[in-house]
Amino acid sequence: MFKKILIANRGEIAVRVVRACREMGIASVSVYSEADTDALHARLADEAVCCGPPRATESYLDIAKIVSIAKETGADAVHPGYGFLSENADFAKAVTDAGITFIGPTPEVIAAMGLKIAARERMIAAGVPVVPGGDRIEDPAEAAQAAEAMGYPVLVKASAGGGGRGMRRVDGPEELEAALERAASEAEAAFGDGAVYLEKFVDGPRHIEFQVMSDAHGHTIHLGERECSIQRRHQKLVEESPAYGMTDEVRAAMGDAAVRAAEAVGYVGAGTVEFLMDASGSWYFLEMNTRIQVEHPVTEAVTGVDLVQTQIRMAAGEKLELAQSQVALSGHAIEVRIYAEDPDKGFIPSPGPIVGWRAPEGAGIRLDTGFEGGQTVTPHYDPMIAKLIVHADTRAAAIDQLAAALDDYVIAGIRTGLPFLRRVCENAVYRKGQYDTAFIEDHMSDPLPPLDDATRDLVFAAVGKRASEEQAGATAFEVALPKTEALAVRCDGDGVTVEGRAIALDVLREDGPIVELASAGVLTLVPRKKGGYDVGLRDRMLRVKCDADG
Ligand code: MV4
Repeated sequence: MFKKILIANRGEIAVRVVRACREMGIASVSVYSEADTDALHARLADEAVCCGPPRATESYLDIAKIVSIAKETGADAVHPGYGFLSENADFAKAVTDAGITFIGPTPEVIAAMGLKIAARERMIAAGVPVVPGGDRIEDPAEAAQAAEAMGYPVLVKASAGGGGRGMRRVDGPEELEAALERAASEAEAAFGDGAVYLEKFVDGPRHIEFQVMSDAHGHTIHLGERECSIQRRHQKLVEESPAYGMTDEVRAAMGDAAVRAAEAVGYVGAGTVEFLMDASGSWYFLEMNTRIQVEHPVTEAVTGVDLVQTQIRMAAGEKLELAQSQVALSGHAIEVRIYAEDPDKGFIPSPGPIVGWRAPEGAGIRLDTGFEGGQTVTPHYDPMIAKLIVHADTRAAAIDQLAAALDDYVIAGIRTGLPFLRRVCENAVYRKGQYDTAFIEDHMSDPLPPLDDATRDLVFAAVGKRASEEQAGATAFEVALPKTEALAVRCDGDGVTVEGRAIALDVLREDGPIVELASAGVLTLVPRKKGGYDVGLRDRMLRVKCDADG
C-alpha cells in the first residue's frame, strides 16, 4: 500500500480523500493556492504545500508544479479528485513518468474516453447501446443525409466536449450547416479539437449513471445506479440511489453494459458510465467519466462500499474482493449540492464570508464540506460549499430527513441554494419521483407565493427587534419582501413582540445576528452593507429593507 498520497485538489473532495488516507494509515499531502491558505483541506492534511497564485491555471492546474510538489514531498501516489486535472491524460502521464502512481485509469483510457467519437465507437464494438448517431462529420452534405436518416431534431456535439459543453440542437435541415460550422469553430477554440458529430436528440431524458469499479486483474463490477436528472444548466443539484422505478432486470442489463464498457477499455479504478433514458425506458450510453464523481456518496450509502478507499486499493494493485453477486442496494440515499448562489440573480455564484454556520447532524446524515463557519468562499473556484447526504429505509423517509436536515442547516452571510433545495423537497413532482432533466425548468421556476401571515409577522418582528436594538430610538421600518409585497412595521413598544434568543453556532461573527423563533425554525438576519438585512428562513431568502424614520 502507498505510504503517502498527494491530493491534487481542493474543497470537499480533497477533505474526503484526506479522510480516506487517515482511515487507511496513509499520510496525506494537500496542495493549496494563495486563495486557500485558510482552507479546510489544507488544514486537515498531514502536510500542505502552496502550489501557486489564486488563478487555477497557475496553481491547481499547473501540472509541472503539482508533480514537482509530489516528488519533493515523497508522495508515492497522486489522487486527482474530480474537476481540475482529474481527466487530464497529460497529467496522468506526467505523474506516471515521475515514477508516482496516478489513482485512476491509464492516460490512454482517459484520453480515449475524453474523445466522444472514439468512445462511442469502442462502446458499439463492446455491444453497449449508444444514442443513434454518426461518425465525425467531414462534409455537410453527408451530415444532412445522416440527419435526415435519423430524423430531426438532432444534436451537434463536439467530440472533445462533454458535460453539455459544445452541444447544439438542430430542428431542421435549414439550420444544420450553420450549426455544424459554429460548433466546429467553438470546439476548436475551446478544446483545440474541432471534430463534431451528430446524435439523435432524445427528448426529456433522464440521466442515470452507473458506478463501476475495476481492479488491475481483469475483474469489474458495478455498484448500482445514480439518478442525476435534477440539474440546472448542466450543474447537478440532487442525486439519488436507487433511481425511481428501477427494476432488478433493467439494473442488471444497464449494469452489464456499464461493466462491458469498462472492460472494453481496460479500465482500472472507480469510473462512471452515464446513460440517457427516454420516456419509453430505452437507454443509451452517453459518456464515461474516468474519475470519482461528486455524487459518489449516495452509492457509498446504499452499497456500504467506501469508493475512495477502494479506488486507492485498486491503484495499489490489490484485487477487488467483492463479487457482483455480493453487491446489494439497501435503502435510499439522496445528495444535494449546496452552492454559494444568488436566487435573485439567476443563481449566479455568490462568494463571500460565511458569518454563521450550523451543520445538521444525526443518524443517516452525512455532510461532506470544504468549508466551515468563519471561512470565506472565494470567487476563484467552483462555488460548491458542501454536499448533504441522507440515507433512510425508503425514498419518502429520505426526503423527509433531507427536509429536516436542510431546516437545521444554517449558512449565514452569503446566499446559498439551501432555500431552493428545501423547496425541491416540498415539490409534488419531486416527491412522486417521476421527473426528468427538465424538472427545474418545468416545475421549479414559479415565483414563490407570498409568505403566510404568521410567518410574515415573525420575520417583521425579528427584524424589528434586531433593528431597534441596533438603532436605538428608531420606531418604524419599511419592510420590503422582494417582488411580492412591501409593508411597513412599527416597533413602538407594544406593537410587535418577539420570543427571540441567540442560538449557539459554530461560528457567529459580530455582524451576523441570528434569532431562533420557536415556531418558525432558525431565522438568520445578516446585515447588509447598504442597510437592512438578508433574512434566511426555510425556503426563503428575503431582502428586508429597514428605513428608520424616527
Ligand atoms: C443529449 C441529450 C439529448 N439527446 N444527447 C447534456 C450533458 C451531456 N453529458 C449530454 N447532455 C445531453 N445529451 C442526446 N442525443 C440531452 C442532454 C441533456 C442532459 C443530459 C444529462 C443531464 C442533463 C441534461 C440536460 C440537458 C440536456
